[in-house]
Amino acid sequence: MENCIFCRIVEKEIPATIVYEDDFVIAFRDLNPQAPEHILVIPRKHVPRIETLDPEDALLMGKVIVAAKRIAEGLGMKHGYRLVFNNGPDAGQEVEHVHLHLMGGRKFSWPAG
Ligand code: DGP
Repeated sequence: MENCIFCRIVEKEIPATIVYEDDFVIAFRDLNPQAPEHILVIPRKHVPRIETLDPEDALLMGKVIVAAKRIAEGLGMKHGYRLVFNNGPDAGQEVEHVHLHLMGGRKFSWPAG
């Protein structure tokens, strides 16, 4: 998708600190980290929001979550981490390409703000 910043990261048209990639998923450090470790895990395929996922994207999104697990292990997040999908304006979604926030290295409160 031409105007999508995350698609441009997928295409390596703009730089990002990539920590993981495979045929389906790419993960890179968030530009505006909210924790000592803050990674965005995204499908290479452009999907704007959770509600625009197709049923056949279920396996793809499973790969996103499993990639997050592997990255968390690699970064030594032994005491836990937070996984977040901000979806839509009320949730503060800024980038319309589905992304999973993986955050660790500090304690998180609940409920989230
Ligand atoms: P959200 O609010 O859930 O849509 O989160 C979008 C996140 O994306 C936000 O934490 C900042 C990050 N972000 C936005 N633009 C860029 C970029 O060009 N590069 C990187 N690495 N992160 C970005």
